[in-house]
Amino acid sequence: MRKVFFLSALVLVLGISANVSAETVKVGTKTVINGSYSFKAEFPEKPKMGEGVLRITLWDKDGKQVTDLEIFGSYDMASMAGQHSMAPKTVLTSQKGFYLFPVNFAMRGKWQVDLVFKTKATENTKSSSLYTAAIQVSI
Ligand SMILES: [Cu+2]
Repeated sequence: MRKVFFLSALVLVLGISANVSAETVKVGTKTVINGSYSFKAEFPEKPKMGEGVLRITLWDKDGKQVTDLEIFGSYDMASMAGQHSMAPKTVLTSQKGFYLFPVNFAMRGKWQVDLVFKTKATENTKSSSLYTAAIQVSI
């Protein structure tokens, strides 16, 4: 009985952590967040060492471009964890309805950009995380 309980608890914990872990997504590929939203992240200019911009397009379930969600972005080098790390920043939207995330890849190597998609808080509801995307970039 105790063993069964332990296994169910383990499955529950693994299930929950799988839910919040980052999904690896490809640059330029449309990815479904849930039944309501999908997105695409791309570099309008080929990413290189130094400053650049990651542009994110968000669509609702009808395929209309929207800015309904909050996106928090951060980036780091996996092989140098912590050395370039930053606190996640709110990704601002442009007049044309894109989310524009400024990046600065300070050296050559493999970088990972993390994007956290959250619902916006309203008077009655708290903001909640829907999805975390991990994007690999080779500089
Ligand atoms: Cu580095």
